[in-house]
Amino acid sequence: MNAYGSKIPLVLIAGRTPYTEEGNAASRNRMIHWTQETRDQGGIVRQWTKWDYEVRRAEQVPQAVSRAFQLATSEPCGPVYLMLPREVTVEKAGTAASRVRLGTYEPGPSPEALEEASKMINASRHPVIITWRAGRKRKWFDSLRAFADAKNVPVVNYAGEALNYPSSGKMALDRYDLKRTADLILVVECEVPWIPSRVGELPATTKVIKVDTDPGHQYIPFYSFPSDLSVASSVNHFFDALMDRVEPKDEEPISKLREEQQREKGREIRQWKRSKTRIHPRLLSHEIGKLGLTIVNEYPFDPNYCVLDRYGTYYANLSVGYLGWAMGAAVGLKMATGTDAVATVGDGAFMFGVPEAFYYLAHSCPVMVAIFDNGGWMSSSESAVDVYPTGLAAKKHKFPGTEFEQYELGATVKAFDGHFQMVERADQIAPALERGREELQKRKRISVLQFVVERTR
Ligand SMILES: Cc1ncc(C[n+]2csc(CCOP(=O)(O)OP(=O)(O)O)c2C)c(N)n1
Repeated sequence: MNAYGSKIPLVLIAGRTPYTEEGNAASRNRMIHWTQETRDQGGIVRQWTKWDYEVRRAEQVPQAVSRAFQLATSEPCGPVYLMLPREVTVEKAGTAASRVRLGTYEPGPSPEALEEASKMINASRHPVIITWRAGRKRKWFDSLRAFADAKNVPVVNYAGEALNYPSSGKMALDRYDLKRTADLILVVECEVPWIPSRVGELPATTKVIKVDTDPGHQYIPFYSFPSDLSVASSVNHFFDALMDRVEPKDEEPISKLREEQQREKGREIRQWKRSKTRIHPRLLSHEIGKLGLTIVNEYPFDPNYCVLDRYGTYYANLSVGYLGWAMGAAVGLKMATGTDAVATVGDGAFMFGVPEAFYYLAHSCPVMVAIFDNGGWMSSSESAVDVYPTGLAAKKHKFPGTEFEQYELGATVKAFDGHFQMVERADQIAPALERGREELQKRKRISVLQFVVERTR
């Protein structure tokens, strides 16, 4: 689900129980070969894959695998699911061609869409870019950055599902007043640019341009965010083509807003550092950011409180929100790129990550884990208050089923020769992180740090 919603290319190859009862080397010889047969195996994942196919004969394998890669890596990218019955896996394939030429593809803007988009941007006084995954590819990141910087268009959600724009860049804003200031919103690779019940109705004069590899988000059953112009395009094709057609806006109002937001954050950090009570999660985010490790966030880390400037240094909050991916993803990142990573997780998300399975993998490919322990599934209790603000749970501040005792959740890493530390005070954060980094980078051990944080965002 996460891979589908976030357009992550993934080729998943699964076995399929033997379909013959006898007569073949692969025929059924275990009880489960009868009982585990599925009437429609691809149907299990079909809502969340672009394509699924059960290979019938060994000579189909080159075509099936080539097609799987073509579809997974063409935009909008996503997961595909290939099934191999045991009979096929024991067949001799012969000398069939091993590669099939199936080129990949991605959408680009039509000349009419570009004409219309440049007119709308030139006519606006206060355009803003809202994005979620424009930093998914390096050329997307570079292109959006070049456009925003040259045309002075602010970027909100500079860190969304990926780092979309450098956080110290001159156009990076934490907030922008959509209702009173913006007159044009460029929604780029982002399904939910704002929450209508929180922002309220935008003025009818505010225009919206949607830029996405699938601007209609066909996979979402009910959806009605406004869009005056919908452009099916990869991020770079759209912004690169607009560079010569759009006049720059005034830089000053954005610089002022940015300075104000930076100053306010500085004040907050100084205040939280002095605090003798529990650790504030945003102060913890600030300190973790200083480590310089790549951050894989699910989802308590606040990227607005640190400097993230390089492409590919932040991955987070996949739009579908299926918890449990971050720790595995951090190991995957380390395996694929050698980059040292820290997974930032809530105490709830930590459990969804199945720690023992994660330790087993991370033992030979270590990463750091920072648990933001706020004593439970706070999102679930927040939702209860949203729906029943004057309900019994809200009045009593009791949310049965969402609250955990203070456990040493991360301590089981010791069984896998990992490093573990509980951290409860603000002045312990920096030394604990330094020790954790040393354990990770010098001793090559998994490092799990559990920070007891305030129940706030
Ligand atoms: C696999 C899965 N199960 C359940 C949920 C519903 N859910 C969303 S947030 C959340 C609580 C997560 O707790 P934690 O990681 O501690 O973060 P907190 O909300 O406390 O900051 C749950 C259970 C989900 N998103 N994914």
